[in-house]
Amino acid sequence: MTQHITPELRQWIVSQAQAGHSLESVLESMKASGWDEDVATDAMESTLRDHLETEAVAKGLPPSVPVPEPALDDSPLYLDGGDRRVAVLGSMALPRLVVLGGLLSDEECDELIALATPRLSRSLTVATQTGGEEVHADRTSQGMFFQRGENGLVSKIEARLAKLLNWPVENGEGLQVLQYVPGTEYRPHYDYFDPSEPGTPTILKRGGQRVGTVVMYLNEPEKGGGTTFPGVHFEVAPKRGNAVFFSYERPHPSTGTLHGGAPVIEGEKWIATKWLREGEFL
Ligand code: PD2
Ligand code: ZN
Repeated sequence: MTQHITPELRQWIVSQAQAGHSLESVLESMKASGWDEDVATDAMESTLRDHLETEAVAKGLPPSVPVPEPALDDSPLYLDGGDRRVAVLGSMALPRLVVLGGLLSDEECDELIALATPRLSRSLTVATQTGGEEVHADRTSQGMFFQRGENGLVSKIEARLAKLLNWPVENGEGLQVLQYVPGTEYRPHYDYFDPSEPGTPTILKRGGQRVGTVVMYLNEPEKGGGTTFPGVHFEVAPKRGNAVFFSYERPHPSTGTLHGGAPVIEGEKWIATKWLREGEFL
């Protein structure tokens, strides 16, 4: 027998949550009145998600969109990256963030650095007024972009990320490699494009908003150079082969994804960044 989720049931779920009852206790009440556990869980999740989205949009926030997401439902220790097993080292709900272990092999890290070295130049940031690019004091690294699928190594890493994050290769910007020397940093920022900036509509023509970022560490500085999330006082250590993935379902600070590259104090820091768009990046 199928159980039907009525508008009255949805309203009851919302009112229970608003009254401060835990999700566990609401689930227990539903089971006690004969609801199947899976149906009740789905009903609660979809009802509360829809409710929060309605409230957010009513407050003037941009609507949420689907985002990349690894399959972490049963809390696996490892994820299938297709050609490589990748460890899950930690996961946070807000900001939505996952720390990955062994995403890249040492050889892949070395190879990316070697291929990027002769092509480095001062990193640019998006010029928010025009949608072009400019040198900015907030971003003092040196960097370069590979074309998507430019060589075998880049294709292999892109396919791995697509499999891990359940997001099409075509929605990725080209892989970027960055080098930071002592004193250089990337001051805290959001990776999405600010909808209120005049240059943003032009930027969005190439695949829509950014919805996710993967920062992959290619070497280990002696000191400094972590990826910081100042809003939650969290810092990811730049350990070779590891990565931090985070996503943002709307271009808004409510995602908690303010993040920066802390100044390198000693040694060099090399990373590869992959930015993921809503649609196909052309
Ligand atoms: O280098 C980093 O850790 C870092 C920090 C913030 C990279 C990025 N943002 C980025 O590439 O978006
Ligand atoms: Zn960033």
